Amino acid sequence: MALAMLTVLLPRSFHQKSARVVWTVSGNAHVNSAWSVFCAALALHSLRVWSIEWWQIGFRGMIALALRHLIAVACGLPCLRNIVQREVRKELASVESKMHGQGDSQALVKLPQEAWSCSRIWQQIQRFQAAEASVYVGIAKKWAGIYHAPEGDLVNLQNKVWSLYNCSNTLYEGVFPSVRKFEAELISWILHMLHAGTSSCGLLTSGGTESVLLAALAYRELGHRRGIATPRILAANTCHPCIVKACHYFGLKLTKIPVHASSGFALTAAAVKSHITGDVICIYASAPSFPHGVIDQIEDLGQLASSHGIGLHVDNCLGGILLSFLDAQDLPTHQRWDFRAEGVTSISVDVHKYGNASKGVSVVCFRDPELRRLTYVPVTDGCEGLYVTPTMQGARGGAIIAQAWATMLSFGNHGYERFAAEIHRSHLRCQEIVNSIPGLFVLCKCHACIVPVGSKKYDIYAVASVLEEKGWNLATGQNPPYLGICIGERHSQILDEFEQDLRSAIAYLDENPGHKPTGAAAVYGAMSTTPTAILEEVVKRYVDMRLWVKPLQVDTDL
Ligand SMILES: *Cc1c(COP(=O)(O)O)cnc(C)c1O
Ligand SMILES: *[C@@H]1O[C@H](CO)[C@@H](O)[C@H](O)[C@H]1NC(C)=O
Ligand SMILES: *[C@H]1O[C@H](CO)[C@@H](O)[C@H](O)[C@H]1NC(C)=O
Repeated sequence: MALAMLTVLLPRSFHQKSARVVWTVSGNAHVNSAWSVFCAALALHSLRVWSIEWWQIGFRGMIALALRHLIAVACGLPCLRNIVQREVRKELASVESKMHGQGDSQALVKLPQEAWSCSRIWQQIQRFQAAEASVYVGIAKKWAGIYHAPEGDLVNLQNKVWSLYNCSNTLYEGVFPSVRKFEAELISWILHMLHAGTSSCGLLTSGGTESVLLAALAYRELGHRRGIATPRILAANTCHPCIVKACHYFGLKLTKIPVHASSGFALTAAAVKSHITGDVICIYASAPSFPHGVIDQIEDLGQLASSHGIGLHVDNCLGGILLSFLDAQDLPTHQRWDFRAEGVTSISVDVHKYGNASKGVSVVCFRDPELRRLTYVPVTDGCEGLYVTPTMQGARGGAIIAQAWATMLSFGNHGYERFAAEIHRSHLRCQEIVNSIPGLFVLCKCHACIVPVGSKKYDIYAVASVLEEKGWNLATGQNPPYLGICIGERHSQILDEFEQDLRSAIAYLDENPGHKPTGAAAVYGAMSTTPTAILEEVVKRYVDMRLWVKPLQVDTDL
């Protein structure tokens, strides 16, 4: 503005002179040279982008990427498309029949015109839930991501709190001041647990995914402020898929660095160092990782990050609360991973895993309040006046927050210490069981909650599949193939039965060495040999299938 005024005030002779300069610059020769300078700059820029990409994934990575694109293009060709579709349908046929069978005889495709009576609704709900009830009671073989035992006084309290707050809305903190207080206090408790300094802060979110999304958003904004058009995050290939989602949503680049058995499947500073290019804004590490229960070497990574002036996010979603209270008892032998480690700039902690709260509560913590502020989106030009919410969500129910607050209070620090010690005992016992079975071994030194089982002798997916037939549902994964056991609070009571079933599964495989995996384990087994383009198609169709209301006896295919 001031500049514009200044030019207006300048004498006319100046304007004439500058007009002449512009005129001569835009003369032919000059246009050409300006154009070539522009082209050269553009070429240099793309060269830089390409060389960074090349540097990040290496020669073999480039070849693999090119091959993947080629296969994807080939799969789209009319002649191949039908074959691909057939393969995809074949892969999904058993999943579909398991999910939908012939169809649902009670499917409600449209909302009924007339209201149902409350007693009828309640009856129906009870009938549907009865089929799932075994998850909650007795010997639960289903590791359905339930980390606590949903029974007793705590659950009664949780239910009461829930119904009390069923109508609350965090948008109106003036109307529901108690919910605002609960939210702020929950964040403060988690910050203390992580040994954060007094200026540190956090956000209460709907889950680990949202926590990681918000952290990624903060780093993207930081990157933009530093003039990086497409900032990059470096992570181990053991990272949780939510960071892939975050990078996709927010237009960030992600480099996955493979972890190796030689480093105990932990991400090390040595592995990360060579990947730090000018566009890297943050390192993403896990404490512990979901596949292996391994804590990355976070003190080393923190030093590396701070020496390069970039961020370090610690994904403590899985081990949240559990790990802090294990540390407090000097049980484990790993590097520090919370705010005591220099260079850690943010941490995500799920309260709805080992915190025993119902699903829908997580906290993302920032060492520096400026980082948190980068996630805020204040809207000041709307017709509704000023609008801002702390997270990605707009209206939120307060019930889940009040319930998490009550749950954490019902434990207190000592309660969580005892809880962590019990999980730790089950974790050690489970490892003993696995190592006592010839042919099976624990893949690496797992620091907390997960026991990854590998085998040189057996197809581990076949082991998982036989266990699946016995009613256990276990996680499986690849690179290298493993079967993962996630230890929850109730597992102290079911480990004996697990041992029996594991031994008999192995005995069965000894007698039937050719046994082919079926069910979910088979799908995982097939992954390593199926092209990515087909896998992606299968996974997308799977989501479609999940969201499908299939009434009984329809012939149309999905
Ligand atoms: C569960 C988990 C997440 C994501 O949390 P959600 O609550 O499922 O959204 C992220 N990272 C790790 C390591 C996890 O185990
Ligand atoms: C839901 O909340 C409202 C408002 O607090 C309350 O009147 C009602 O009793 C609650 N419902 C239940 C089931 O408790
Ligand atoms: C969580 O763990 C405690 C202690 O092991 C257990 O008694 C309790 O039932 C669990 N929590 C919930 C929500 O039930």
